[in-house]
Amino acid sequence: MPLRALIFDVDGTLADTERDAHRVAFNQAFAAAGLPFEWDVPTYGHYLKVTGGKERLRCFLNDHPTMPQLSDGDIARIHQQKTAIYVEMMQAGLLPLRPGVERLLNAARDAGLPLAIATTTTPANVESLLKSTLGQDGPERFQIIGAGDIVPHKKPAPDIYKYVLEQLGFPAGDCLALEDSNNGLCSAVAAGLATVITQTEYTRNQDFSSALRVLDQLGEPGSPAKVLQGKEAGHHLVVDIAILSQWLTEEA
Ligand code: XBP
Ligand code: MG
Repeated sequence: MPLRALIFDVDGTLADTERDAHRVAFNQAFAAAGLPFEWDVPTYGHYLKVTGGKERLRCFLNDHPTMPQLSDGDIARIHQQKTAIYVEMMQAGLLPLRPGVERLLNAARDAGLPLAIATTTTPANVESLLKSTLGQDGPERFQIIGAGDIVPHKKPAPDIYKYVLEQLGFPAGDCLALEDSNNGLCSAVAAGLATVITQTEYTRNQDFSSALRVLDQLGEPGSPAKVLQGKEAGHHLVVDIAILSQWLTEEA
């Protein structure tokens, strides 16, 4: 079965954005709003179980009834402020892409393999990350960018992947998803997609048993990735289009 498109998650997959960018932007927005809490690294890791920044803040407040309880409008305003801070961070060039990501994106472009994005994060965040890491035309490298509130239910629901597949016009079995988290994996698998995981510090202990392969990263020549789960477990390799096509074919 030919590989017809790669669908990338953003946060944790394209770049390690959560701990040092999203979390920091949330805390700055909380401080600007005069809120008496901030999210340390473990606390933020715990609340990553909830996808979507507004939903994450609502869940945190539900768990902490002694904190100021905010209306949906307050949460939306604070989240807007957080997005503005995050975009500024990206524009300052704070975060690189993960190892192997740009190489794989370039290889896909050279091979004429369509690329897409399926993420729960806000569209402005995706755009600023892609522009700061790939240049002004970074977003145009992706045929479809499915992001944020465009679908009613965020990951782990399959909505965003189904939306992107529909826009691409390819059957799920001809495409591969690249993810970093259990929520993302559940979403992609429920949409019928074989999924390759590159785990992060935050997601390394999550359940990836339904993934096609699990790796520590995509790898670069001279600095290969380690396969953590799947047929080549324990081996080192550089993830390229040929390997991804082979994995998808074997899966079929
Ligand atoms: C990441 C998320 C997002 C970000 C924050 O999902 O869950 O909510 O943490 O972004 P994915 P927003 O890995 O699927 O991209 O604050 O814009 O929601
Ligand atoms: Mg992710």
